Amino acid sequence: MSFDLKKRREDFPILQQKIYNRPLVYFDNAATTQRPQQVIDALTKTYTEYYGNIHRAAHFLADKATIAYEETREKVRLLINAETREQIIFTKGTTESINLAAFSFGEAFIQEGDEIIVSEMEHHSNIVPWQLLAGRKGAKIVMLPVDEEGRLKIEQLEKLITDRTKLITVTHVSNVLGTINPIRQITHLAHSRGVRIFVDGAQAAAHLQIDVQDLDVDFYAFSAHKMYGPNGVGVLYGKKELLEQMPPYQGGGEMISEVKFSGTTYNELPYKFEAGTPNISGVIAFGAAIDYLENIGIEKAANWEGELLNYATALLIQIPGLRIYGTQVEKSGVISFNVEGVHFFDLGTMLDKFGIAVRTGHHCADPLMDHFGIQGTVRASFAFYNSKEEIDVFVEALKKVISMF
Ligand code: C6P
Repeated sequence: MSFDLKKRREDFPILQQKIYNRPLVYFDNAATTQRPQQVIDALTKTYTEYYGNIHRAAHFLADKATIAYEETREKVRLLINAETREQIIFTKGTTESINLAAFSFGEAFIQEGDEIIVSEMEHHSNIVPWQLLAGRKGAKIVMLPVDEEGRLKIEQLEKLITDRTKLITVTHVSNVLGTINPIRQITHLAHSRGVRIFVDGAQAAAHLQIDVQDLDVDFYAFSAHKMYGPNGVGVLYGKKELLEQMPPYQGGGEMISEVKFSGTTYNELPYKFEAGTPNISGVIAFGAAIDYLENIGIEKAANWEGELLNYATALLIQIPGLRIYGTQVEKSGVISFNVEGVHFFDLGTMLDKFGIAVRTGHHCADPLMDHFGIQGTVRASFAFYNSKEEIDVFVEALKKVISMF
């Protein structure tokens, strides 16, 4: 690999510790990544040097905080190659971004009898807000199924689109299977039929170079905490002509132009969708996380994560009775598996005693669990700071745990 793994690991103070007297092996990066010192420092610096409420006051601290906050917006714009800064809306995470879009797009464009296509591999965050919308409007949710390899059955999409289809919503990368979906292909098909597309980028933004113009998506959502940034910060990107037609999601300070009891007018984009005091320090520190990630190089990081994925997969498939869910070639650094005769929860709990952090359960993807006829899995998910040595430790510990049952 062309970046210095040892040096990179040193950037992350939390990775230096021991858990139950063993070096921490952190393989729960799809749930949330850890933060480098640079991001922690940016957070501290904001609070110690220039914290004030943004866009409101005339004083020095508020001005400096506003400039830093807006600088992050520009960094996000450049990161995903959005056309304008007005299209970058800060939220508290992917979940809020999806809820915002589902509510406001729904208010503007969804009528009774309309249809929304949702893939079977979605996280609950990208199912429930659309169900709520469907319930409010009398619209219908249509499911796009996955196959046994964990691949979307794109060939069925053409038939699923009807005259009533208004939107397709799909994850860029599955948080369970690791599957990378062919977004450009889906977008092309959707747009050729006059259908809009929403993409949940929660598991993609730290691992793929996102270009919203090239992908031609109508909406794209992601969370800073899965990108080595602070929690409580997310982004919604949207096409300007859509955002302009969509009503506000929440009312409050900042999102208004003028408030009268006779009627209120709303602020321009992106502020129309940013009601109330946002996570000021979090957004500023997210800027530092973007700098950090770009300094490493998303592609370089992804290449290393791909090596880790292949290395771990090759070792895991040798374990008798172990089944991996999600075997598509186009895959990000996520491995979900079960071992015959051992409950996933027992595996996770025992691995923890070896200092190994994995996630167990349904991963907020019940429909996908139903598809495979399971209750849950063990999930190991990698970041660029993980090593092959850690995978060796994980596989050896897993073998020991299995032998105990
Ligand atoms: N998945 C996981 O362990 P928030 O919580 O709003 O930052 O992200 C929600 C979300 C939306 N879509 C996908 C594909 C996701 O993976 C997640 C979060 C974590 O898989 C926590 S459940």
